Amino acid sequence: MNLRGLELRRIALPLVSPFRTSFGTETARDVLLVRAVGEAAEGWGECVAMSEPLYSSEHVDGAAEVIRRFLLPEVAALAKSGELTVPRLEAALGRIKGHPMAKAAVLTALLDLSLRESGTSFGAYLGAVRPTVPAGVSVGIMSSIPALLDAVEGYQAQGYVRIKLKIEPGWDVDAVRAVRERFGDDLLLQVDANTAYTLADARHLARLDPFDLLLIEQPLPEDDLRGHAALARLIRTPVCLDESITSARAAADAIALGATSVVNVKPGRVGGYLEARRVHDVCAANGVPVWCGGMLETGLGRAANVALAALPNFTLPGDTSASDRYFARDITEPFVLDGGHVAVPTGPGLGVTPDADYLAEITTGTEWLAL
Ligand code: OSB
Ligand code: MG
Repeated sequence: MNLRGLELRRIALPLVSPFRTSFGTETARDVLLVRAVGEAAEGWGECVAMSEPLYSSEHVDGAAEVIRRFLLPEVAALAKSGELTVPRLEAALGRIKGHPMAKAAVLTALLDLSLRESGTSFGAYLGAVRPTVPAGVSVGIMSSIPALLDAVEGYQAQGYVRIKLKIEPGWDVDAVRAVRERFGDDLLLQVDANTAYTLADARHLARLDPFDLLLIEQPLPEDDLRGHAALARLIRTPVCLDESITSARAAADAIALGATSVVNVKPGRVGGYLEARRVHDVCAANGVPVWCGGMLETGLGRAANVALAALPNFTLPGDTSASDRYFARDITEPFVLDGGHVAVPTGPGLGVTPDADYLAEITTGTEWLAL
């Protein structure tokens, strides 16, 4: 890999509708993109950090600072000695604590560059075994139950094969009951609390048991593995961890403790696609199914997620929705829903390319980081 430098690019992309979770409301994506510029090709990495540190401790400005100040020198050192590969860079970045989303963005840009150079797709590189993946959709907290039912009806009409409802205290049992009653027992349905409860809510959360949910995602704080293990013994709904799973080792620990029986894999949360594949592998070895989470990605991040979701142990539909669920216009060729599935790109690297003119239009800042 012959790298000239990295470009940091910030874009502002409005969402088609506000997305409310237990930690806040997003109305637009403020995305940091990393463009790795080589001699003959370039690669892209999307940083999934949000504007504010409400999902995890990272945020967009902080990620940009970590990249320019601490990650770039590691990239430059390896490049200078002619030893720059993605696995070596991943190991070198290990000495910097935390900041998995910043690391993932840089590693993904370089992986995309090297795969484009060798003509290999992300799917082929990661070990994809399916040409398409089933798509679920994550439905935010709404202003009323009728508004929620309208939203779910719309997504179901488009063909989404699984619905995930965001929940929080005051928006849980009634919302789930209303959706179950309206759409029937066959609807694949799950909920995501984004850490909004405590173990003291176990009796309340057990009231979700009659609704046959696929899983409840991250009910308790991210560092409360013992609480999740205790909760899992008190409710029938399978517990699935998102925020808590920060590495393959964290996944192994959570499984060993009985804190999770399904795992949401988000590459940004674990520091990139190599570690995401290790999470997949350790879950597979333990008989724990996984699914691919999402962070409201543009087509660039989505392309890599969809490739990852095609690995064998991704046996549940992911939050890998079509582009139009998020944006009126995506920055790449859009991902579309076809029979409830999205296609895994087959071209070199991510297999999608941002539209340069549109990208320029929505860019709020660029910064060139020479090696
Ligand atoms: O917890 O899964 C989550 C979006 C932003 C931050 C956290 C989460 C989400 C989602 C949306 O649920 C998933 C998607 O990209 O469709
Ligand atoms: Mg989640």
